[in-house]
Amino acid sequence: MKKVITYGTYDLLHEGHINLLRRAKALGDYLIVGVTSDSFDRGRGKLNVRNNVLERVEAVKATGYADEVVIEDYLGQKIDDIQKYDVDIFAIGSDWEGKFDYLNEFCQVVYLPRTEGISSTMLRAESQETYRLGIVGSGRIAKRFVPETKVVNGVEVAAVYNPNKERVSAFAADFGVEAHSGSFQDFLKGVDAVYVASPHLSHYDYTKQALEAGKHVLCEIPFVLSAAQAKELYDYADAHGLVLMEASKTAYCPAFNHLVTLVKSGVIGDVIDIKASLSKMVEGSLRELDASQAGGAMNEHAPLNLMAIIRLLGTDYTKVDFYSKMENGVDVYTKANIIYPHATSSITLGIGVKTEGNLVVSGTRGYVYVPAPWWLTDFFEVRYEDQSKNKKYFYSYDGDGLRYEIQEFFSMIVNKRRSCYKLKSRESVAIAEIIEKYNKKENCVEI
Ligand code: C2G
Repeated sequence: MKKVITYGTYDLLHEGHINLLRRAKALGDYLIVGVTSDSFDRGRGKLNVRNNVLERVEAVKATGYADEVVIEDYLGQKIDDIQKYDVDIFAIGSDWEGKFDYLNEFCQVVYLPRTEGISSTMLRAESQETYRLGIVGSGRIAKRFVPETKVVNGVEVAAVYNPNKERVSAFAADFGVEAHSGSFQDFLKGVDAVYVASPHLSHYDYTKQALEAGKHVLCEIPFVLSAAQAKELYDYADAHGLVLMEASKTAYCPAFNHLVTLVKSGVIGDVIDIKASLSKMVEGSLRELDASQAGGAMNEHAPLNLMAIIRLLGTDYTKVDFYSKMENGVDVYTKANIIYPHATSSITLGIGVKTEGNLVVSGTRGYVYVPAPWWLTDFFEVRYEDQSKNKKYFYSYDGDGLRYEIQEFFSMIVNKRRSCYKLKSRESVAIAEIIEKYNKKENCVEI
């Protein structure tokens, strides 16, 4: 019996896929089809897959060509499968010509003619409206954001707003978008959704105006510096059917989410302590060092670090205290302890003090270690007293990692989901609340 194997995502199964499966089947007597898992696709940069793995498997089965379906879950699996199933021929479409020649060592490799004029990408584009996104602010983060939108389907950066005419024009010319420096309302008229990436103290006003104009909002961190403002904005968005999301990039990345689900499944027992740290040395006349622009380590770095703690330990903390080293009115270093009824946690943040920048989640059975820079999570290890039980998890953190939040934001808009489990609005409000306590200098000691 001649066995053939082929692989694919088979998203929005179409004629091209069906032709390919028919041709592959005709090469032998028995066809095995490997369908990519959702996490494998995310890992190889396919962020826009519409059908989940179960739907895709069902669609492949319904063609009637597959004698067996397997799930492709890791790089290198093709070599394992070919040997495990004693495969004679590996077949794949001609768009992959030459890419799988390395499999010739294990079986015959056949590139089958690809059906021209049809692809999942095309079908996705046709079935999806394109949303026009406007960016408020044209600084460092906004510049990193634009290229990241290119890998997410259905979004087009259409306009940028900054009251500073010179800066906004330069940004618009660099990225080929419309520049607005005058009326904010005029800018809003031309877009469906807004990404707020302006200085901290302007987040509340811009977000509020955008929501009031009926626009969905993705707002950079720190979202706002008061719990009442955060709650007001989320309530408004909720009441008006709009998506409002805090751009806490790590919250949406695959590795960090897997860490959270593992910890919540009890792999390290009960969580008793979390230590999160982040330092980025800042010099010169940057916003981070300017007290009048809400600079300082806490406003800058607390959002991501508190996000990790609050997602793992919840919003019901009982006590918070802070220790800061101040320079020219801003904290260049802050350590905060966030205490829960049955757990402790701390964040160590610096813009003028260097720390390692790792994350350690300690439990009654083991701990999770994420090396620096933990907030760009692509690897973590679950460790135990008995080191032979340790397990390492590897992921990719693609590009600047903003694509994950962009994808989540547009997926919420398209699917009319108003609540995001990766960072709930009440978790985001709790983050704002702790930062507010700090800015009011509650339980704060200068060192
Ligand atoms: N295909 C085709 N004609 C098209 C579109 C796709 O013949 N118009 C073929 C592809 O060449 C591939 C199969 O259909 O052999 C599945 O395509 P995708 O779902 O796009 O999967 P792909 O991302 O190519 O993954 O490990 C996965 C493999 O690397 C293939």
